[in-house]
Amino acid sequence: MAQQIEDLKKLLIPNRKVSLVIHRNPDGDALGSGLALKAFLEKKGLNVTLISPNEMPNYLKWLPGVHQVLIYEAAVSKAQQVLRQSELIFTLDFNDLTRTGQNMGNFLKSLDDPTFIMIDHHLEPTEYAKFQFSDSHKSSTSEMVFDFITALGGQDLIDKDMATALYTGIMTDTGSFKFPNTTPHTMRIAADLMEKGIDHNAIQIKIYDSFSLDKLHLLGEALHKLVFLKAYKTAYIALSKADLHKYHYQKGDTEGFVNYGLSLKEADFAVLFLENDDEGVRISFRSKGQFPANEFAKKYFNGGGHRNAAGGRTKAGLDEAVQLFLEKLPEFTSHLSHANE
Ligand SMILES: [Mn+2]
Repeated sequence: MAQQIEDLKKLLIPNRKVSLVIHRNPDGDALGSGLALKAFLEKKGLNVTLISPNEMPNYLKWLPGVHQVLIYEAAVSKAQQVLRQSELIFTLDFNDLTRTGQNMGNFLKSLDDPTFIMIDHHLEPTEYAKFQFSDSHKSSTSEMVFDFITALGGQDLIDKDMATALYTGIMTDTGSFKFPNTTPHTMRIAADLMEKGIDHNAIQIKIYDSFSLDKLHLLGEALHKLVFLKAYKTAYIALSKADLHKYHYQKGDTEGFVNYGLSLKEADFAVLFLENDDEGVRISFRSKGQFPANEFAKKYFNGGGHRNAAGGRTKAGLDEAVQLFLEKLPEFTSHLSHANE
């Protein structure tokens, strides 16, 4: 770590062209870490572009600096040109280039000898980065970017906007500091960010108390459709294209829905199936305790993540995806808790 920082310091020099890449369907942590790192590197005099593979959800569009994000999907040739000219490419909040999507992932892999710098907190990183900062015990990439900036001696350069971005990332990835990934270190960073003058209550309200009526009605529909499989301590919700259409679905509207299943006292495992126009079915997995949500996601739904929070996808139809899930669920009974029996 220390040696990597020393080596990197020599590369982070004024006027150098640098790109920061975040994962497809960016969340608060991806965007928060990206915006803060961009601002820091710019203060160091570098020429920085933050690239998102696709459009960000509306609930994050208030973040300071968000309108400077280059959307790869909307400007492919420009984004490719920027990436080709970049001497360094930071990849934030993911650890496998395919997480940027098929097309962008292939393009990144095709670049001639790029210097990738990974900052990420997911398990099982793939080998593509010359500099790899990977730690699955960290709450969030935003926490790691705070530590990264600090290690480079730049903590004083963190201003209110950067602190707002980092706090948003940590807050969303920890479920407002309640998930098991929240550590004393996480809380100390949150305190440091508060001292930069952020309005933490306003951030909370912008993220969690800014729903549209359509979103609340869609949530009502989702909760009504929730199925609880007592024998497997598993709750699942499947939302079809028609359900989403009925409530004028906007990107990000189903954020957090999967957690309602897990709020059932007896539930160890909660799953949300979302039939999406362009990507088949997207699946979110959440679990309590030892239940390995990431193994389920990896084994059957082309995904992965953390033990208690994972994601996956399939090109199959919605009914097929649910069928596969129901068929494979019995394989995981040994991981269920016995606390409530
Ligand atoms: Mn994250």
